[in-house]
Amino acid sequence: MPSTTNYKFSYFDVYGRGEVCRILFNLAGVKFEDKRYTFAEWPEHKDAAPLFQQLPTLEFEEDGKKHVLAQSKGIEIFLARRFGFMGKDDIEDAEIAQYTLGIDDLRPLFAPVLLEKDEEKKKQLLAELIPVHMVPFLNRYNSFIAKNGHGHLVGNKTTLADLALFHIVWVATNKYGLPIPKEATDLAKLFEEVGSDATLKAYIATRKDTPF
Ligand SMILES: N[C@@H](CCC(=O)N[C@@H](CS)C(=O)NCC(=O)O)C(=O)O
Repeated sequence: MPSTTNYKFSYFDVYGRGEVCRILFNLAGVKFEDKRYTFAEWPEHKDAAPLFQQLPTLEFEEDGKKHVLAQSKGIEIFLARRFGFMGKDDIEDAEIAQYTLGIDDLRPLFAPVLLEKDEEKKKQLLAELIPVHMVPFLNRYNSFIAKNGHGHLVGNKTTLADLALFHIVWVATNKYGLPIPKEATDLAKLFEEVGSDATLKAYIATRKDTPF
């Protein structure tokens, strides 16, 4: 990996589908341009945006060749491979992708909450969705960690899967006040261990806070 690569990561000015990429850059200590569009200005840029006309995208040049990547999970896997957060073999890599994509499946379920403008309705929607989707999700991921037996989702070190899980749990606990279920002890331990990494801690303490 050339150490001089200039990366431009484009997303909206929220955590959303962009934050795990920002976490990966920060954990690796790799500088990148953190381009953030406002929702208001996006429509005038959308048609000219590469590939899927959606965000996030990652642009960089290496060996005289320009590269543009899209699709958040594809970009995350690319960065994780470069920065040492993928598995030791193709099976672990597939498991990391499986868990990371499983976390992403929560997004459409919670989209109505993010789109709801009325604060009371928002609370009501959230109260309905948490027991149906979020608590079973957290318990399921807890069982994956327990089954692996090494305090991680995959293998015996922190991977992209753990970072993606950490981030979603951080949002659930910090933004929605949802506690980790008492019985999800392995997940609570992973959350604490990943979150105690000094570099990640420093990044979280200084990053721009956004509503979701
Ligand atoms: N599957 C894509 C979905 C990308 C996506 O839906 N991006 C949204 C923001 S999270 C977007 O660009 N919305 C604006 C638009 O579609 O014009 C991914 O994971 O990157």
